[in-house]
Amino acid sequence: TGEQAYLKLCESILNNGIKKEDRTNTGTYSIFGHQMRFDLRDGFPLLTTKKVPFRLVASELLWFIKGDTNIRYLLENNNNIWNEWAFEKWVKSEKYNGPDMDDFGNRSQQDPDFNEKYKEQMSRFKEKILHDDDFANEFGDLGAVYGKQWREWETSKNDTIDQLKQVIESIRSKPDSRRHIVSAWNPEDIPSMALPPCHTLFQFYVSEGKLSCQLYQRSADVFLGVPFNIASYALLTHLIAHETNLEVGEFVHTLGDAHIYTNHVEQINTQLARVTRELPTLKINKQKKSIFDFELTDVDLIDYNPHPVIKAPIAV
Ligand code: DHF
Ligand code: TMP
Repeated sequence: TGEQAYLKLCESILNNGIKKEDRTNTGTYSIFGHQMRFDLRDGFPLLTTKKVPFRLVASELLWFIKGDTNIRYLLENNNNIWNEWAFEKWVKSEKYNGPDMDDFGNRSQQDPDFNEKYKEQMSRFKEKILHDDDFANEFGDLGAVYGKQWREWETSKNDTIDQLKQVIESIRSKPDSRRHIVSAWNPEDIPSMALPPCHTLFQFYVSEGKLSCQLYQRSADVFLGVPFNIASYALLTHLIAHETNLEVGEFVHTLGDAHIYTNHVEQINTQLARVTRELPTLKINKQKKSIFDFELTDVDLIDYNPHPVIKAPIAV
């Protein structure tokens, strides 16, 4: 099954990964080039060997689909997964005059006194994003990240391309096409982004009435990011299959630099010692047709009985 493929990836990185330094100064074990397949008819591929918060996966995906790039929507939905990257822009700006937050990601893990100061600044930051419109517009925005590229790719003719709408239209009108592609990798916009897109490009494929999706992910944090990425693209495939009256096929996940951060090794070993369980089932509100009308309450997961959460620090 797909989850076994994930666990095999973890084992293979621990066994064959090369020790490699990285941008965040955390250190990783890394391999280059790997592919996993998830048959979406086996059940919804949310890992069962640790609890993955589906609500956070779903609200992040709906945020991309809306074309939103501002973390305010995520915070309104109690989703904190992108906070660090907006916060980083804020503390590096001229307008920030609180205590020094340089390298807050590493220092908050190493220095308890600093961590207290960091938590206080972060909670103030979140309050301002939620309640101060001007501040949110300036510092809640992550730049031209996924939502912007999916829905409003800017062209040299000063108009925009709605890649997501176009791909749904092309799946409907020319299912056999080999051009059902959405790219988040826009070289001109990379400098404006808080983080260059990790899930870079995806393609759909239709055969025998089934919709499959393949993602190219250039960089993969196998413990924290990948479980979200699998579930997110599985959900996207379900939503688009629903809109185009297709069944779901496979999710094919292709990874570039697939790494385990050195401070996640213990967690991965805990997870590898667990036995996989039955996959949950996705329920979506069939009354809604267009993916652009979906809200958080229109998707639900049933029979998800995972092993407990395994906590790990995220590399900033
Ligand atoms: N940076 C790094 N180093 N790795 C990432 O996976 C990553 N992902 C980003 C942005 N930057 C990143 C966006 N996606 C979590 C999961 C996905 C994600 C960001 C964060 C995460 O921390 N997951 C925790 C639970 C978080 C919570 O409950 O708030 C987990 O245990 O899965
Ligand atoms: P990088 O830009 O230096 O590659 O760092 C990005 C890190 O975030 C890297 O560890 C991969 C991870 N990541 C994911 O695995 N999935 C995601 O969806 C995102 C946004 C990041």
